[in-house]
Amino acid sequence: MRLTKYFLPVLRENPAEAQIASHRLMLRAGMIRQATAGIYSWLPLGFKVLRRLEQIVHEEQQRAGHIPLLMPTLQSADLWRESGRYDDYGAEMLRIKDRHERDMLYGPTNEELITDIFRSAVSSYKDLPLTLYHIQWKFRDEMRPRFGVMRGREFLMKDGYNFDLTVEDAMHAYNRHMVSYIRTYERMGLKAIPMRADGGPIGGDHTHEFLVLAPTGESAVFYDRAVTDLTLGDRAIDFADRGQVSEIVATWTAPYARTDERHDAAEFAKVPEDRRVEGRGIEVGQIFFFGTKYSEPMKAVVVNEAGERVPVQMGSHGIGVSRLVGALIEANHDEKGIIWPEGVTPFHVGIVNLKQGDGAADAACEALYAELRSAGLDPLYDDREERAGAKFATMDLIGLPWRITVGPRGLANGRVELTSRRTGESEEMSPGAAIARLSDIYRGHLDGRPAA
Ligand code: 5CA
Repeated sequence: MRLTKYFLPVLRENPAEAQIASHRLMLRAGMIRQATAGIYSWLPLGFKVLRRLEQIVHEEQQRAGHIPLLMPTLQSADLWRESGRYDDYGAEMLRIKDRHERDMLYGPTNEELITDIFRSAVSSYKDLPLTLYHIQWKFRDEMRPRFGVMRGREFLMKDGYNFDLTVEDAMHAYNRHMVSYIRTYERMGLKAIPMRADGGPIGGDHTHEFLVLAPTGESAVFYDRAVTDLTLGDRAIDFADRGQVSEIVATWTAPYARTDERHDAAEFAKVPEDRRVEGRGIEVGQIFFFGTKYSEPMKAVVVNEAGERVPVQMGSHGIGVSRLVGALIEANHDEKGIIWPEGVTPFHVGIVNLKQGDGAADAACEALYAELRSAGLDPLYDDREERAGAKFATMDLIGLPWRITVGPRGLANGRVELTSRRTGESEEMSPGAAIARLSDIYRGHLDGRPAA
């Protein structure tokens, strides 16, 4: 992409309404624009990051054996009357009447709708286990939408639902989700810690939230510092292997880590004092096991091996995809702007032409641009007639992890400059060496990404 052809409405001033860094930077970098309270348009740069996160979520869900589908945003109230949640959900649910005076709602979550799909098609244990998921917009009429996309009213969620014959099978589904979520967040360059939490309106006692530690987080959390040292890395995981999956879960859930609703001072006191941390976190996901809470009232039953009709064991599992964009920025920024981790960056590298209009500089930038693209990378070329300082400020604000600076002086020696956004360190090298270095850096982050 060339910047003169793109739509990147950056703001010079700090928007007054933004209280935290991610909200401020998303507005300033031209990623989002508020449509109305808690509802945002995703401008091209923000949309690119959102799509990239969706892609990672899809890849990791399918790696775990879960199957994508797409359910609508609008649902009929009748299904929610069957589960009893139409009345229970309260003011957070946006209720709508259609022209025939039928009660509709904008889905805040999809347990009822997916259970209805399941019961209409599955009646035998032979079709289990089954986990279906989608990535779809949700609406919750939050009392206090704030912090931009972090607590929106309309937000994008990945929600998955497992259907199993036995509690043990459903616990394996729960564990599979926990491991796949840890891997998903790691691929995004985030550390999210599973913590024992509260079931809330989804239900069930067996639930973990995933929290990104950040002082601006809305949740108070208590944890053993040891949990922050754990990483999954890219070791091979066989998601069908119950032993391997439950062993990973055991490792990650052994250290004390709970949100304030589940905090137990006596248990916490057993953690060595120098490892006890009270902090704050951003909830970027939650997994639930709730057994037959929906299958029983909605009669989602299967015939088991003995020929008996039994309600299926279920759980649901959510990732806050749009909230993650904010969480990523909270965890990765400095006073100049965003610093995207390589796994999620909207463009891989920015090209800054120090002297637009100079024949040699323009030709070198065009060649670099074309070669980066043929190497499978996605560059953003700042080809504006602007001062170098303004170009650097824009690149720093939008946070591409790497910048190649091209100017007549360096070119005279066959050199360009490669700069890391995170460290600020620069190195001079030939354009070919810069391309080779970037290809190396992004190897492993490119799976599934369409070639530029
Ligand atoms: N049905 C279950 C799991 S599929 C469910 O709805 N879980 S949830 O309520 O925990 O939501 C899943 C994730 O969506 C949360 O962990 C959070 O990251 C995100 N989320 C929830 N509310 C909001 C909101 N108002 N704005 C942005 N993201 C939100």
